[in-house]
Amino acid sequence: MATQQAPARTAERQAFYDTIAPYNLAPLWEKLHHLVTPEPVTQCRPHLWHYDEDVRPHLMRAGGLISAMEATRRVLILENPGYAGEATVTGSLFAGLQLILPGEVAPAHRHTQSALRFIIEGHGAYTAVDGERTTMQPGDFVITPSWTWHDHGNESAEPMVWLDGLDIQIVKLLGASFAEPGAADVQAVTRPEGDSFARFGHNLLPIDWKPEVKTSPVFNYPYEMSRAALAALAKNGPPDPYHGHKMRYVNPATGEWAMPTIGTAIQLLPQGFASLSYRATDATVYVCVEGGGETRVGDAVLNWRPRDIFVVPGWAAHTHHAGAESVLFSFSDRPVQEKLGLWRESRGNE
Ligand code: GTQ
Ligand code: FE2
Repeated sequence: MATQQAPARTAERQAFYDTIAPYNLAPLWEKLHHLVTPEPVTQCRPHLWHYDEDVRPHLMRAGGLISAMEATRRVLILENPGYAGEATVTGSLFAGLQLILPGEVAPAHRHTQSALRFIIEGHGAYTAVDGERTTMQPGDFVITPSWTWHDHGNESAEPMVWLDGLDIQIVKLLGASFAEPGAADVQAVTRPEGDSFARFGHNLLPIDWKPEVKTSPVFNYPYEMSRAALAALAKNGPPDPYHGHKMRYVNPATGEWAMPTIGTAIQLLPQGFASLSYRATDATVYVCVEGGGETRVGDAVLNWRPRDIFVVPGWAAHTHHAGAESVLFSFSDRPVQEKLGLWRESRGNE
């Protein structure tokens, strides 16, 4: 049986540690139990942000303080209380809420971090990815793949807010961050709106096309379509006892997750549904799209209503309880863990 505690730190041993420190050497036996733990140990805490009361007023205030242009991206970071000052929502992923006011532009740039947008409120702002714009509606899941040029603009009459999810900590860990500003604030439109969706979004692919990147060629998964699929599933059969009716967003060219570093899913929980206890190693960020209910994680009870955002730490057993019929969008680093052979799940008392 491996030791779970550090051996005693005698005066003689401490003197030795002090002697070797200047040589950039340290004793593993003092650290081993922290480094190689029998089960996941995380700073990530369960947490929920109530959008309407606790976020929206502050976000609108930010709108009066700084323009999207000056800020480059006017985003309020959703910082996990377990990672104070670290600008992260889980150990691996960033989340923030981005505001674009009518008439504003968030200037073009590109970076190796991949981003997802999940639209929270507003209609008619666009994001452009490598020359194609897509108009965003609440509940749409939009992708900005790694190293693609992107700018956002709001030509509608209302504020537009979406949740950003980025693989910032993953890219940082791997030392692979590159970024550059665009030559112009607004990139040239080179393809008509809907072009990607026509080519890749209808269970068809251009006959000789082969994927060159790992991200889905579909960059807007409209809520209307996801919702219709969930409605049919709910009508046609019973929910999974752990997940309700849960679907993952896929890259139609490969069957893989839509993004290589961030797994995204959408699930419907029937009215009155209570899930059985479940945990997995991927800490997960959820958005309530419709309905209302609560998620219990250990002693924490996260009460969600539409537009609320919450986080469930990895390997934390949890249950979902829906009052009204509810829809939850979620994202995590599951694709990364799966590719590395690390992802685990456990149902009930397993
Ligand atoms: O919209 O391009 O929340 O580059 C963080 C970094 C949003 C964006 C964020 C970004 C963006
Ligand atoms: Fe960006």
